[in-house]
Amino acid sequence: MNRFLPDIPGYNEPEQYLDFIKKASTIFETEPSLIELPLNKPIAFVGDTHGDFETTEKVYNMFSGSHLLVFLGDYIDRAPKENGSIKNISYLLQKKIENPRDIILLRGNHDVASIPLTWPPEFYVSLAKFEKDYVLPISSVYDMTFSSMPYVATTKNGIIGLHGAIPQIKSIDDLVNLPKGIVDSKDNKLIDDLLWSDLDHEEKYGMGEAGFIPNEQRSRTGSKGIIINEKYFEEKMKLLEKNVLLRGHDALAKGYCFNNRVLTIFTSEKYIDKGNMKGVFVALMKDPQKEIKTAKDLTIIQF
Ligand SMILES: [Mn+2]
Repeated sequence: MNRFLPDIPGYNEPEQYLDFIKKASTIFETEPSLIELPLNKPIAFVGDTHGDFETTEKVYNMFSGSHLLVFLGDYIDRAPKENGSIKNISYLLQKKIENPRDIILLRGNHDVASIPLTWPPEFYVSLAKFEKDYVLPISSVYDMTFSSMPYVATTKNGIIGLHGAIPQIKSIDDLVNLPKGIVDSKDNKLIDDLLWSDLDHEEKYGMGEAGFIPNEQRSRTGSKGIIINEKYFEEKMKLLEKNVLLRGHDALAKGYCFNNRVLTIFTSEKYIDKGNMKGVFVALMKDPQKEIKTAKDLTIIQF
Protein backbone atom coordinates (compact mmCIF):
# COMPACT_ATOMS: atom_id res chain seq x y z
CA MET A 1 0.00 0.00 0.00
CA ASN A 2 1.54 3.28 -0.95
CA ARG A 3 1.76 6.17 1.44
CA PHE A 4 -1.09 8.27 0.17
CA LEU A 5 -3.79 6.26 -1.50
CA PRO A 6 -6.98 6.08 0.54
CA ASP A 7 -8.30 2.69 1.49
CA ILE A 8 -11.06 1.98 -1.02
CA PRO A 9 -12.04 -1.68 -1.26
CA GLY A 10 -11.31 -2.98 -4.75
CA TYR A 11 -9.27 0.05 -5.77
CA ASN A 12 -6.07 -0.28 -3.79
CA GLU A 13 -3.53 -0.36 -6.60
CA PRO A 14 -2.51 2.90 -8.30
CA GLU A 15 -4.02 1.85 -11.66
CA GLN A 16 -7.25 0.84 -9.91
CA TYR A 17 -7.37 4.17 -8.14
CA LEU A 18 -7.37 5.88 -11.54
CA ASP A 19 -10.27 3.66 -12.64
CA PHE A 20 -12.10 4.71 -9.50
CA ILE A 21 -11.77 8.43 -10.32
CA LYS A 22 -12.85 7.73 -13.91
CA LYS A 23 -15.90 5.87 -12.67
CA ALA A 24 -16.99 8.90 -10.67
CA SER A 25 -16.50 11.01 -13.79
CA THR A 26 -18.90 8.85 -15.81
CA ILE A 27 -21.55 9.45 -13.13
CA PHE A 28 -21.05 13.23 -13.15
CA GLU A 29 -21.29 13.18 -16.94
CA THR A 30 -24.85 11.90 -16.67
CA GLU A 31 -25.84 14.83 -14.44
CA PRO A 32 -26.96 18.14 -15.95
CA SER A 33 -25.08 21.38 -15.19
CA LEU A 34 -28.10 22.55 -13.21
CA ILE A 35 -29.74 19.87 -11.10
CA GLU A 36 -33.27 20.29 -9.87
CA LEU A 37 -33.26 18.54 -6.51
CA PRO A 38 -36.06 16.12 -5.66
CA LEU A 39 -38.16 17.17 -2.68
CA ASN A 40 -39.08 13.73 -1.39
CA LYS A 41 -36.94 14.06 1.75
CA PRO A 42 -35.11 16.70 3.81
CA ILE A 43 -31.95 18.22 2.34
CA ALA A 44 -28.63 18.95 4.07
CA PHE A 45 -26.54 21.67 2.40
CA VAL A 46 -22.81 21.40 3.11
CA GLY A 47 -20.28 24.20 2.51
CA ASP A 48 -16.57 24.08 1.67
CA THR A 49 -14.97 21.03 3.29
CA HIS A 50 -11.43 21.81 2.03
CA GLY A 51 -9.73 18.53 2.91
CA ASP A 52 -11.42 18.18 6.30
CA PHE A 53 -12.07 14.48 5.87
CA GLU A 54 -13.12 13.94 9.51
CA THR A 55 -15.89 16.52 9.29
CA THR A 56 -17.06 15.21 5.91
CA GLU A 57 -17.30 11.69 7.33
CA LYS A 58 -19.21 12.97 10.38
CA VAL A 59 -21.66 14.90 8.19
CA TYR A 60 -22.16 11.95 5.88
CA ASN A 61 -22.82 9.53 8.71
CA MET A 62 -25.21 11.93 10.39
CA PHE A 63 -27.39 12.77 7.37
CA SER A 64 -27.06 10.13 4.67
CA GLY A 65 -30.19 8.11 4.15
CA SER A 66 -32.49 10.48 6.02
CA HIS A 67 -31.40 13.52 3.94
CA LEU A 68 -30.31 14.32 0.44
CA LEU A 69 -26.75 15.66 0.83
CA VAL A 70 -25.75 18.63 -1.32
CA PHE A 71 -22.11 19.78 -1.18
CA LEU A 72 -21.34 23.25 -2.54
CA GLY A 73 -17.79 22.57 -3.78
CA ASP A 74 -14.15 23.02 -2.69
CA TYR A 75 -13.23 19.51 -1.55
CA ILE A 76 -9.46 19.87 -1.74
CA ASP A 77 -6.60 22.14 -0.56
CA ARG A 78 -6.03 23.74 2.85
CA ALA A 79 -6.57 20.42 4.62
CA PRO A 80 -6.28 20.58 8.41
CA LYS A 81 -4.31 17.29 8.39
CA GLU A 82 -1.73 15.71 6.10
CA ASN A 83 -3.21 14.10 2.95
CA GLY A 84 -6.64 15.36 3.99
CA SER A 85 -7.50 16.53 0.50
CA ILE A 86 -6.96 13.22 -1.24
CA LYS A 87 -8.83 11.43 1.56
CA ASN A 88 -11.70 13.88 1.47
CA ILE A 89 -12.26 13.84 -2.28
CA SER A 90 -11.81 10.06 -2.46
CA TYR A 91 -14.36 9.52 0.30
CA LEU A 92 -16.88 11.76 -1.44
CA LEU A 93 -16.33 10.13 -4.84
CA GLN A 94 -16.72 6.73 -3.21
CA LYS A 95 -20.09 7.77 -1.75
CA LYS A 96 -21.11 9.24 -5.11
CA ILE A 97 -20.31 5.94 -6.83
CA GLU A 98 -22.19 3.94 -4.19
CA ASN A 99 -25.33 6.13 -4.06
CA PRO A 100 -25.31 8.64 -6.92
CA ARG A 101 -28.79 9.97 -6.11
CA ASP A 102 -28.18 10.47 -2.39
CA ILE A 103 -25.26 12.87 -2.66
CA ILE A 104 -24.79 15.83 -5.00
CA LEU A 105 -21.29 17.22 -5.43
CA LEU A 106 -21.25 20.66 -7.05
CA ARG A 107 -18.01 22.05 -8.36
CA GLY A 108 -16.00 24.72 -6.51
CA ASN A 109 -13.20 26.95 -7.75
CA HIS A 110 -10.56 24.73 -6.12
CA ASP A 111 -11.86 21.63 -7.84
CA VAL A 112 -9.25 21.52 -10.55
CA ALA A 113 -6.13 19.35 -10.38
CA SER A 114 -3.66 20.79 -12.83
CA ILE A 115 -3.59 24.43 -11.70
CA PRO A 116 -2.19 25.17 -8.25
CA LEU A 117 -4.74 27.51 -6.74
CA THR A 118 -3.36 28.18 -3.31
CA TRP A 119 -0.05 28.28 -1.57
CA PRO A 120 0.97 25.68 -0.63
CA PRO A 121 -0.95 23.87 -3.40
CA GLU A 122 -1.40 20.75 -1.33
CA PHE A 123 -3.52 18.64 -3.66
CA TYR A 124 -1.43 19.54 -6.70
CA VAL A 125 1.74 18.53 -4.85
CA SER A 126 0.23 15.16 -3.79
CA LEU A 127 -0.74 14.37 -7.36
CA ALA A 128 2.66 15.38 -8.71
CA LYS A 129 4.24 12.95 -6.22
CA PHE A 130 1.89 10.19 -7.35
CA GLU A 131 2.67 10.88 -11.03
CA LYS A 132 6.38 10.69 -10.34
CA ASP A 133 6.14 7.45 -8.34
CA TYR A 134 3.78 5.57 -10.66
CA VAL A 135 4.05 7.36 -14.00
CA LEU A 136 0.27 7.56 -14.25
CA PRO A 137 -1.62 10.67 -15.44
CA ILE A 138 -3.64 11.22 -12.28
CA SER A 139 -3.90 15.02 -12.68
CA SER A 140 -5.59 14.81 -16.06
CA VAL A 141 -7.95 12.10 -14.80
CA TYR A 142 -8.89 14.27 -11.83
CA ASP A 143 -9.30 17.27 -14.13
CA MET A 144 -11.71 15.29 -16.28
CA THR A 145 -13.71 14.29 -13.22
CA PHE A 146 -13.82 17.78 -11.71
CA SER A 147 -14.84 19.28 -15.04
CA SER A 148 -17.75 16.81 -15.28
CA MET A 149 -19.28 17.98 -11.99
CA PRO A 150 -22.55 19.94 -12.00
CA TYR A 151 -22.47 23.64 -11.07
CA VAL A 152 -25.89 24.51 -9.72
CA ALA A 153 -28.64 22.87 -7.64
CA THR A 154 -32.12 24.34 -7.33
CA THR A 155 -35.32 23.44 -5.53
CA LYS A 156 -38.90 24.23 -6.50
CA ASN A 157 -39.51 25.66 -3.01
CA GLY A 158 -37.10 28.56 -3.41
CA ILE A 159 -33.42 27.62 -3.20
CA ILE A 160 -30.47 27.95 -5.51
CA GLY A 161 -27.14 26.47 -4.40
CA LEU A 162 -23.78 27.10 -6.04
CA HIS A 163 -20.19 27.78 -5.02
CA GLY A 164 -19.51 31.51 -5.44
CA ALA A 165 -22.23 33.82 -6.74
CA ILE A 166 -24.64 34.24 -9.63
CA PRO A 167 -22.81 35.23 -12.81
CA GLN A 168 -24.06 37.71 -15.40
CA ILE A 169 -26.89 35.59 -16.74
CA LYS A 170 -29.80 36.75 -18.88
CA SER A 171 -32.04 33.81 -18.01
CA ILE A 172 -31.95 30.51 -16.18
CA ASP A 173 -31.05 28.86 -19.50
CA ASP A 174 -27.57 30.35 -19.19
CA LEU A 175 -27.09 28.13 -16.11
CA VAL A 176 -28.84 25.11 -17.62
CA ASN A 177 -26.53 25.34 -20.63
CA LEU A 178 -23.20 25.79 -18.81
CA PRO A 179 -20.78 23.49 -20.61
CA LYS A 180 -19.08 20.54 -18.91
CA GLY A 181 -15.48 19.65 -19.67
CA ILE A 182 -14.02 23.09 -18.88
CA VAL A 183 -10.86 22.28 -16.90
CA ASP A 184 -9.67 25.86 -16.40
CA SER A 185 -12.63 28.00 -15.40
CA LYS A 186 -11.03 31.04 -17.05
CA ASP A 187 -12.06 29.52 -20.40
CA ASN A 188 -15.72 30.30 -19.69
CA LYS A 189 -16.66 33.65 -18.16
CA LEU A 190 -19.98 32.47 -16.71
CA ILE A 191 -18.37 29.44 -15.05
CA ASP A 192 -15.43 31.49 -13.81
CA ASP A 193 -17.74 34.05 -12.23
CA LEU A 194 -20.05 31.40 -10.78
CA LEU A 195 -17.10 29.68 -9.04
CA TRP A 196 -15.07 32.73 -7.98
CA SER A 197 -17.42 35.57 -7.13
CA ASP A 198 -18.16 37.29 -3.84
CA LEU A 199 -20.80 39.52 -2.30
CA ASP A 200 -20.52 43.15 -1.30
CA HIS A 201 -22.07 42.27 2.04
CA GLU A 202 -20.78 45.37 3.77
CA GLU A 203 -21.62 47.76 0.92
CA LYS A 204 -17.98 48.79 0.74
CA TYR A 205 -17.85 49.38 -2.99
CA GLY A 206 -19.61 51.94 -5.12
CA MET A 207 -20.91 49.90 -7.99
CA GLY A 208 -23.19 52.18 -9.92
CA GLU A 209 -25.90 50.81 -12.15
CA ALA A 210 -24.10 47.61 -13.13
CA GLY A 211 -24.31 46.24 -9.60
CA PHE A 212 -20.95 44.50 -9.79
CA ILE A 213 -17.21 45.15 -10.12
CA PRO A 214 -14.29 42.85 -11.01
CA ASN A 215 -12.98 41.08 -7.91
CA GLU A 216 -9.40 42.32 -7.79
CA GLN A 217 -8.66 40.47 -4.54
CA ARG A 218 -8.78 37.06 -6.14
CA SER A 219 -6.29 36.98 -8.94
CA ARG A 220 -3.62 34.39 -8.19
CA THR A 221 -4.65 32.19 -11.10
CA GLY A 222 -5.89 34.95 -13.35
CA SER A 223 -9.47 34.19 -12.33
CA LYS A 224 -11.16 37.01 -10.53
CA GLY A 225 -14.89 36.66 -10.57
CA ILE A 226 -16.96 39.67 -9.65
CA ILE A 227 -18.26 41.25 -6.47
CA ILE A 228 -22.01 41.73 -6.64
CA ASN A 229 -24.26 44.06 -4.70
CA GLU A 230 -27.71 43.44 -3.28
CA LYS A 231 -29.52 45.06 -6.19
CA TYR A 232 -27.71 42.82 -8.70
CA PHE A 233 -28.48 39.83 -6.50
CA GLU A 234 -32.18 40.67 -6.32
CA GLU A 235 -32.43 41.13 -10.08
CA LYS A 236 -30.83 37.79 -10.80
CA MET A 237 -32.92 35.99 -8.18
CA LYS A 238 -36.05 37.43 -9.77
CA LEU A 239 -34.89 36.10 -13.12
CA LEU A 240 -34.35 32.68 -11.55
CA GLU A 241 -37.57 32.82 -9.51
CA LYS A 242 -35.71 31.77 -6.35
CA ASN A 243 -35.73 33.24 -2.84
CA VAL A 244 -32.51 32.04 -1.22
CA LEU A 245 -28.92 31.55 -2.38
CA LEU A 246 -26.80 28.99 -0.53
CA ARG A 247 -23.08 29.26 -1.28
CA GLY A 248 -19.64 28.74 0.24
CA HIS A 249 -16.38 30.15 -1.07
CA ASP A 250 -15.77 33.17 1.14
CA ALA A 251 -14.80 32.23 4.67
CA LEU A 252 -14.80 35.86 5.71
CA ALA A 253 -18.30 36.58 4.46
CA LYS A 254 -21.10 37.19 6.90
CA GLY A 255 -23.15 34.02 7.34
CA TYR A 256 -26.47 35.64 6.53
CA CYS A 257 -26.58 38.63 4.25
CA PHE A 258 -28.70 40.53 1.73
CA ASN A 259 -31.76 40.54 3.95
CA ASN A 260 -31.17 36.91 4.97
CA ARG A 261 -31.58 35.81 1.39
CA VAL A 262 -27.98 34.53 1.19
CA LEU A 263 -26.29 32.08 3.53
CA THR A 264 -22.56 31.43 3.22
CA ILE A 265 -21.80 27.94 4.53
CA PHE A 266 -18.42 26.56 5.63
CA THR A 267 -17.98 23.01 6.81
CA SER A 268 -14.27 22.74 7.50
CA GLU A 269 -12.40 22.97 10.80
CA LYS A 270 -9.76 24.99 9.05
CA TYR A 271 -12.13 27.94 9.15
CA ILE A 272 -13.40 27.61 12.69
CA ASP A 273 -11.93 30.92 13.84
CA LYS A 274 -12.61 32.86 10.64
CA GLY A 275 -15.40 35.39 10.26
CA ASN A 276 -18.10 33.13 8.99
CA MET A 277 -20.37 32.29 11.94
CA LYS A 278 -17.35 31.05 13.90
CA GLY A 279 -18.04 27.44 13.28
CA VAL A 280 -18.38 24.38 11.13
CA PHE A 281 -21.97 23.92 10.12
CA VAL A 282 -24.52 22.60 7.64
CA ALA A 283 -27.95 24.04 6.74
CA LEU A 284 -30.96 21.74 6.78
CA MET A 285 -34.18 22.03 4.87
CA LYS A 286 -36.29 19.98 7.24
CA ASP A 287 -39.63 20.25 5.48
CA PRO A 288 -39.24 20.15 1.71
CA GLN A 289 -42.95 20.86 1.25
CA LYS A 290 -42.62 24.31 2.83
CA GLU A 291 -41.56 27.35 0.79
CA ILE A 292 -38.14 28.66 1.83
CA LYS A 293 -38.52 32.43 1.90
CA THR A 294 -35.29 33.38 3.66
CA ALA A 295 -32.22 31.50 4.83
CA LYS A 296 -33.63 31.75 8.37
CA ASP A 297 -36.19 29.13 7.32
CA LEU A 298 -33.33 26.60 7.32
CA THR A 299 -31.97 24.92 10.43
CA ILE A 300 -28.28 25.34 11.24
CA ILE A 301 -26.45 22.36 12.72
CA GLN A 302 -23.04 23.26 14.13
CA PHE A 303 -20.19 20.82 14.67
MN1 LIG B 1 -13.94 28.60 -3.15
